[in-house]
Amino acid sequence: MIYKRSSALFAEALRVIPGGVNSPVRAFKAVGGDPIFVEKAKGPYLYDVDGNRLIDYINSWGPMILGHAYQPVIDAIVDKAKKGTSFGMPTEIETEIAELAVSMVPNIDKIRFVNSGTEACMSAIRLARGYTGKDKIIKFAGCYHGHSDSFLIQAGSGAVTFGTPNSPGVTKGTAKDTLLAVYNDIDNVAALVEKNKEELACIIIEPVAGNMGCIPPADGFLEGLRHLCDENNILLIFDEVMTGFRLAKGGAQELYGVKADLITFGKVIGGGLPVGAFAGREKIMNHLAPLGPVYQAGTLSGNPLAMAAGLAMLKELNKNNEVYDSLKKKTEYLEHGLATVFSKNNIKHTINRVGSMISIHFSETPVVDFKTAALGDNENFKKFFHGLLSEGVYIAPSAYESWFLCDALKYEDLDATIEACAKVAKNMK
Ligand code: KE4
Repeated sequence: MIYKRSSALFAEALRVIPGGVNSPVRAFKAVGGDPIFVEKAKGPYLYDVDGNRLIDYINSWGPMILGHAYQPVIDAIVDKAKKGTSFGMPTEIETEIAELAVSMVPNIDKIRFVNSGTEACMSAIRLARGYTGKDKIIKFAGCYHGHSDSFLIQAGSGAVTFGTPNSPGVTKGTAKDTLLAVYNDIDNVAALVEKNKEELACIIIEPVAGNMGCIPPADGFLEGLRHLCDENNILLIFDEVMTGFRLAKGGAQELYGVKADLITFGKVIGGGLPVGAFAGREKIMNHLAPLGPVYQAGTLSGNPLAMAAGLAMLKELNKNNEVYDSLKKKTEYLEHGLATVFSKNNIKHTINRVGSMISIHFSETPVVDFKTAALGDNENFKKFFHGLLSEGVYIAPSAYESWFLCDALKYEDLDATIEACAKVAKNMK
C-alpha cells in the first residue's frame, strides 16, 4: 500500500492543526506512522487519498452502522439542505426524531438533543447534580464519556492511549468531585458509595465498555449498580453513546433488561452528522431549562440537517428487524475466524465481543477492566494494525478501542479480513 498523499496532507495539516488532526485518536500515535486521509467512503469501504480501498471496521467510531453513504441518509440530508441549514428556531423534525427515539428506547419519556456525546454526558451529570442537589459522581477507570473536565480522570479511549488519563487543565476542584471505581467490581463500587452516599449525585457507566477495548458487564454487575443507586438516592446514568441503537433498538437497557435514570446517546443517533442526546423520565428531564432550573443550551442543537440524518438512520433501524441479528452473526463469524488464526499461530489473545462491538487483546488474561485491558502486548498490536492496513483492512489505531461492524459488510469481506489476519499473524509473536 502506498500512502504518499496521506503523508503529504498530514505534513500540511500539522502546520495549521495541532497534531494535524481534530481528534487525537486519529493521529495513529498509539500505533505509529502517519494517519490515513480519506477521500470518500461507500458501504463497508473507505477509499483513501492514495486510491487504496480499505475494509472499514471502525465506521467513524460507530455511527455508520448500515455502511458509509447510506442512500436514505444521504437523500435526507440533501433534501433538507435545500431548505436552509440552521435557524436557531424550533423545527418539526426535532419532534419527529424525538418521538421515534422515545418509542425505540425503553424507560424514557423525554430527550434533549445536543451536538456530541461529550455534550450529552456533560449535560446529563449536570442534570443529575441539579436534580439530586449533590455534587459527586462515580465514573469507572477506563471508561470515556467525552472530554469535559469531570470525565478526564482515568479516562479511556484517546486519553489512556496518550498515557495522560488525568489531563492537565482539569482543576483539583473539579477532580475532587469525580470518584473512580473499578469496572465489573461491585464490591469496590459499594464501598465507594457507602463512604460518599450523602454527596453522590450519580454513577455514570458505559453499560458495555468500548473505550478500553470492548468489555461486557459481568453477570449481575449492572443490576448491582441499579440496586446501589435505588438504596442511596443516586441516579444511574448509562452512557450509550456507543451502545445506543447499536446493540439493539433499545440499546443496552433492552439487551440487559436494566433501567437507567438517564441515558446518553451519540454516534448512530446522528447518522454520521454531529448529534448527541440525553434522555430520561419526565420527572427528571423537566428540571431542564426553560422548564426547570438546570441550564443547558446550544446554537446548533437540533440542527435540521443533523436531525434529518439521524431520523433517516433511526427509521431504517426501526423498520429492519433483521439488522441486529445480522450484525451479531457477522461479528461472531469474524471473531471465530480471527481466534482460529491466532490459535494456529500460538499467539496469546483474548477477544471480547458484544453484538457488533469487538476488540482483540494480545494477552491471555481475560480483559474485564482497565487493569487487565492494559496487559495486552502493544508491540504485537502495532504489527497487527499495520499488517492489516497493508492488506487493505482498517481497524482501530489503538488497543484501547472497540471495533464497530456495519451491516454493509459481506461474508466475503469477512473472509478477506480473516485471510489478511492469517498473513499478518506469521510476523507476530
Ligand atoms: P463525542 O464527544 O466524541 O461525540 O462522544 C464522546 C463519547 C462519549 N461516550 C462514549 C462511550 C464514547 O465512546 C465517546 C466517544 N468515543 C470515541 C471513540 N472511543 C470517539 C473518537 C474520538 O475521540 O475521536
